[in-house]
Amino acid sequence: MSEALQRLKQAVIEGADDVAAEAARQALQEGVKGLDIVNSAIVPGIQGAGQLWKENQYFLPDVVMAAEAFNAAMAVVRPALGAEGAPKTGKVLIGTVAGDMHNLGKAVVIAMLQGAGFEVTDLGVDVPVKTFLDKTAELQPDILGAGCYMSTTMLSIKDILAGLQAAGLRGKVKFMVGGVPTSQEFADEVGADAWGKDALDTVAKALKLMER
Ligand code: B12
Repeated sequence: MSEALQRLKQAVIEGADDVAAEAARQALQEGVKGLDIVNSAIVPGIQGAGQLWKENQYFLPDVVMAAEAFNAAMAVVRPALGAEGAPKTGKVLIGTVAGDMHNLGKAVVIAMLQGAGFEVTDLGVDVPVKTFLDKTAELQPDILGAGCYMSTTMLSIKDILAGLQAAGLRGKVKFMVGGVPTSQEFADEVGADAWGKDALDTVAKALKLMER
């Protein structure tokens, strides 16, 4: 791994946002592709912080700082993920489920979907089931995505799907789910149309759903 990428990963772990942004800029200047910067340094950086937290070497504020450095680096790399002028592929509505404030994974997914030409509306974090339903009715997206990052917030996914069914919207929108505690088995169990393992997988599956 190049010096810039190593420095970037370490800066995210340590929550040094200025260093993270500068190292991301350097990596781009050296010709490293945006997606490679995300996958080889930015995401491993936040995972490294998460690991230190798990080992009780980090406290929550340390992880918050790592998240800020993650965002600073993503802000630099994001334009390099987007294919300027790509033909519009479809409309995606996405949000993090109620009770859940995690949004870094969703941010990567959104950047990659936009890069693939999707028009994405982000509902943010801690989104009530009713908002998912109301916005689906209003915006009529091709795909509705729900991110869920804690085992305690997974039940919301079932509520969203039941709500879509009750509102007569289930047949009109494809539903994708993703986030740490989710899996293909979970997606099958709740009746989602697809599960996104990571951002690349999400884009590939979203494109497939658009073919149907
Ligand atoms: C960073 C982090 C935080 C940050 C979040 C900052 C932010 N703005 O998002 C902060 C410090 C704020 C935080 C807070 C908390 N956290 Co936290 N956090 C993490 C950590 C370390 C990393 C998550 C992350 O960003 N990963 C990096 C991204 C890129 O990966 P990702 O989320 O998996 O996303 C990828 C895929 O899942 C997929 N994807 C993501 N979203 C979507 C959406 C769709 C639709 C699709 C298709 C695909 C998809 O593509 C992404 C890109 O490849 C994880 C540990 C871990 N290993 O995951 C814990 C973790 C998720 N947190 C946890 C906990 C417990 C909490 C707190 C409750 C802690 C507390 N005591 O307050 C609070 C939650 C508050 C709340 N109500 O939400 C637990 C959850 C455990 C559980 N119950 O399941 C974890 C697993 C840590 C642990 N091992 O205990 N956290």
